[in-house]
Amino acid sequence: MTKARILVARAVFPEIIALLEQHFEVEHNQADEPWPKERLAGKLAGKVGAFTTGGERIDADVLAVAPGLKICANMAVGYNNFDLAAMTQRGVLATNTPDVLTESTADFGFALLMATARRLTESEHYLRAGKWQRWSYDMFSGSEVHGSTLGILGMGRIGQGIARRGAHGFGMNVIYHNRSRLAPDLEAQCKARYVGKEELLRAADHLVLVLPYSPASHHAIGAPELALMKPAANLINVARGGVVDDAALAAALRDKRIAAAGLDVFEGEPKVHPDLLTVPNVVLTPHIASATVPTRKAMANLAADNLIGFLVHGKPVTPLNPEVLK
Ligand code: 8YV
Repeated sequence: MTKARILVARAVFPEIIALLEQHFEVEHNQADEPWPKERLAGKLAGKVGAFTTGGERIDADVLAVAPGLKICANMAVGYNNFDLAAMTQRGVLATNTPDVLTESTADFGFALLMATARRLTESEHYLRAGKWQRWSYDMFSGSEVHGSTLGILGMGRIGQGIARRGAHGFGMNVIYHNRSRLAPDLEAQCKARYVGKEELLRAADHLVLVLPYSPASHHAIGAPELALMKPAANLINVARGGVVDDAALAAALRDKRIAAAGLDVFEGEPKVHPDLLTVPNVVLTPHIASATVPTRKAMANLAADNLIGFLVHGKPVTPLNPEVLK
């Protein structure tokens, strides 16, 4: 029997390629060459499945070139690289990798909060540059974490993980804003209080963004929102580039309208707004919030299980548009 043909668009753990090869004829990209959209579309022509990451845009143009495509399995929980409506219209299943990355990503969100509040990278650069000649009473004084107010915008699984860390580990007063309010038992677990967006912006000492990107959340934090924040507040973004207006944020950091920021995601990444590179009060990381070896392996396995589950057994594990299964 001939095997179904699939594409793995980016380099991934070799054992994942080996697993997929047990079931499919696999074209892979272990050289991790950058494939512009037209090249990706050309490679998808004649394939029934695709293993993608958050970086590959799958939209109507791409789908038009690949009419045989039945599933795109994202190795990411976020799926703003998918035009889900276009995929559903063409009967293409979309899957993502929820749950397996929740706790590691929440760990990282908290690490970035701590690094930002306590000026970890700024002080390390100072030390490495040989500038540390003597101790002084106010050297790299930052913001308090324990007992402060943690504000969370976007209270999904990762937001709840960050809330639990703040409330239970650091005695923080947790407030959140979300499209919908959490069930009372979840609020109690997170010791979190629901507030309006404006109250969240005004009250948070540390504001952590964990909301998905969509046209509705584009620039959810821009100049007007930054103006409402406390001058001593810190902003942390582990959500998606585009949720923050990076130019407005760089200006706010430069003018000390807020104290500091910690950013793992950027508008138009891997490009970073040049002004963010020139302000000292920002911790910058290259979209690594889920990057632990066990978590990345779990994400890759779940994406592979979605391909095998759907194309071999007719049952995907974590479908995003299950209506196409009907
Ligand atoms: C991924 C992420 O590493 O899961 C997500 O949504 O942002 C990260 O965990 C990234 O999207 C690459 O696929």
